Amino acid sequence: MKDYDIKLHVQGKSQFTDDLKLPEDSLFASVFTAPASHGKITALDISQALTMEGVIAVFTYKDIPGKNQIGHIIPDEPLLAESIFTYFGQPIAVVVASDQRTARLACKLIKLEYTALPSIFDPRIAYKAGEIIGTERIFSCGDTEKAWDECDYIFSNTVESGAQEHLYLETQISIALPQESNRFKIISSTQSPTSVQTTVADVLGLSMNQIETEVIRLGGAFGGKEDQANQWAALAALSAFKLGKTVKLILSRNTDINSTGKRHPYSSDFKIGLTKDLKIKAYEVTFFQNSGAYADLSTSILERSMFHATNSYFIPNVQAKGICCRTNLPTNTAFRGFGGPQAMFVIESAIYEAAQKLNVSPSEIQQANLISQGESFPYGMLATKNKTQECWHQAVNDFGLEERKQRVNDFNKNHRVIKKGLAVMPVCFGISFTSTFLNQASALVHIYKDGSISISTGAIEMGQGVNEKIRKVAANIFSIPENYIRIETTNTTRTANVSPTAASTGADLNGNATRMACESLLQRLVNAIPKILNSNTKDVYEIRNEAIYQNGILTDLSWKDFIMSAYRDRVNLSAHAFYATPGLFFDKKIEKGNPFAYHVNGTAILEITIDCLRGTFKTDSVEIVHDIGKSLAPIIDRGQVEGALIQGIGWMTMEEIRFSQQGKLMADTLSTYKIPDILSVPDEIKILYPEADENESNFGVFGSKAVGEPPFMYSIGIYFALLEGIRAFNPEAEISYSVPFTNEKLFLMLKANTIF
Ligand code: LUZ
Ligand code: MOS
Repeated sequence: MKDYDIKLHVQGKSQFTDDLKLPEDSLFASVFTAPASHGKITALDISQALTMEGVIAVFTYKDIPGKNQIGHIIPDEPLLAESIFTYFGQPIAVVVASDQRTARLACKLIKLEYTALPSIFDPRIAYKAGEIIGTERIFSCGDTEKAWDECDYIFSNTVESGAQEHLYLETQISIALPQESNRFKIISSTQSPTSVQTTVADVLGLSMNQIETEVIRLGGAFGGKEDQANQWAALAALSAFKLGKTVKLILSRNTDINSTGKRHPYSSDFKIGLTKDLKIKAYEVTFFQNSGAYADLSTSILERSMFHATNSYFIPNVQAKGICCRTNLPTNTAFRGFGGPQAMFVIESAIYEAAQKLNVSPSEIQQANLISQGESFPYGMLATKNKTQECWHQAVNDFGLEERKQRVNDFNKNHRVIKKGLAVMPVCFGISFTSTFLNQASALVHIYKDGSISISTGAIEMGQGVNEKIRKVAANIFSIPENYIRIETTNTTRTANVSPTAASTGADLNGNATRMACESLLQRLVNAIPKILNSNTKDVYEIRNEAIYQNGILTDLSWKDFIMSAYRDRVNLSAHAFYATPGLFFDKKIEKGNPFAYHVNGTAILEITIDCLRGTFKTDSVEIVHDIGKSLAPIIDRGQVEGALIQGIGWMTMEEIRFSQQGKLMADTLSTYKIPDILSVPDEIKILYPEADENESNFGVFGSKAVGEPPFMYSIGIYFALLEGIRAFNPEAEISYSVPFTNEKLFLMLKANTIF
């Protein structure tokens, strides 16, 4: 029964959606997409595609029986473009054929005529043109206008951060299977089975109970399947609906890269004011978010940027503005960190700008402004259990920041073309969906009469190990070996109204629901013992190590025999539980509240070495103090910290998303889009954990903490470590704040204003 994901993966035995055996007469779909970034369709000719052998049908928006609408937060996005398309790669028609290759080839036979319309790719231009999504948000505290007068130094600049492709190994895929009575089963690679269910129901004009979504596991997601698995599921469902046959739709890597959204690029302005003692008195920031063509999750992502505008710092006077700007690019979407990294890069740039101009070390300014317990964030939440200070000081002391600085300085003095750089990066990331209503989960636990256990929750296993964590919760409560417990697939008929597995909350929410269901079962079981043992109800009974104890003494009743007896005694061996994170609220009218269950904190010290002749660098070490609380699975958590860090290094230094003048993605293949590989991994990654708090019921399960996203942002430090190395080589280098900091950019900055 040991079928844990990790074991199956290494043996190549784990099943993904694409591995499923399909019914004999299944069909295959492929999507015809827009050939330009903005246009008015004048003619769409599908006749030639239809004549190709093996082609069964071609569907356009006219074939949609329900709503041609997939926008959830803001209903602005058609499933299939009607008269206008607004980004390169937008789905216009779906071709269904008897095999996948034919479906893809037939797409090329569709003829589209259109009149080109003007495109906007730059968020600031979109803003000026009034192309905004939702409303402008302003988070503020204190009074920045007044505070500037009290500042001894004021600096301002702009900051650019780029997009990032999720590059999940498994591309978007969905299988739609018609069932009796006009019902459909959708097997999808989604982080959000309920969103798939809702979208498919709306598009087909059916009710939710006519759609069942099944998710086995995902080959990665990183946010890319939080909202953007829906459309592909809906296209497969539309085809299955029209044809009455099973239809599979799997995107080629090329279509996936071109048509799905990325991390949002941001263009931002900051103004920072400090007093002589390096205290940040005032901070103003404006985020121009490049949202792409449609709303998707952009407004929520912007909201998280607003929450993280001040990262780990206490600043008494803040004004943060944010605008979602509509452009003619693929709709950008959730990506690990969800707007947090973009915002934190801006405040860290502001601090670096000040440090550089004042000729102090950035870490002096950082340290002088770290938030302390009792202080509050601009959105009103108190930093009560915040470990910002603890993590920073532990990192600085245990990793010896001062000696390290000395060593780097000495090295730089003694080397002319090889330079080292050092940076410290604190992170403070709020845990909970910022949309309060999403912070809910449920679990359904069955104990079968042989003593084995089945658990269903809304959690999606996508390689992050949530199943293993949930299994540990149940094993712990029943005190039985983990191999008694099976974590089932995620299915909307077993678990309803599921929030996406996102916002790092998968284990917290679903683990807590599982804990509650198991605890109520355990209580029921313990109460059933005296009758089975035919013994005194006043005695103390326990279930421990797969056996029953009476007054602390081992009885000869084993777990298995006990469960069989409980079944025969007609004890209810199933439980359902519901968990909603307590204490959350947020008032958008005043932009204040308590949006997070807690914050995850940490501090990283990053050291790099630059080859200043070639403009290349390597990461020598990243040393992190990271708060995982009382970890449920330390090996999994370590993997999350390392993976997030390296994914972030990709975003900061190499992953460049460029579009042609026509709005066509330039690097749309695995051979041209560069992500981190084994050579990008720091020579050394050290991770220490601060002491966990006792009795923290508000955290994740059993005092554990969310781990998926927070460590991504340690990577931001790499940029500032590189700037330090560059300035050691070329004090005249002109500093600008723009990532990805590719080797080309690094090279140019190294050589700027020099005689090389
Ligand atoms: N998704 C979401 C998220 O809908 N709300 C969030 O706050 C969030 N945060 C991180 C990642 N995904
Ligand atoms: Mo996400 S960015 O799907 O937690």
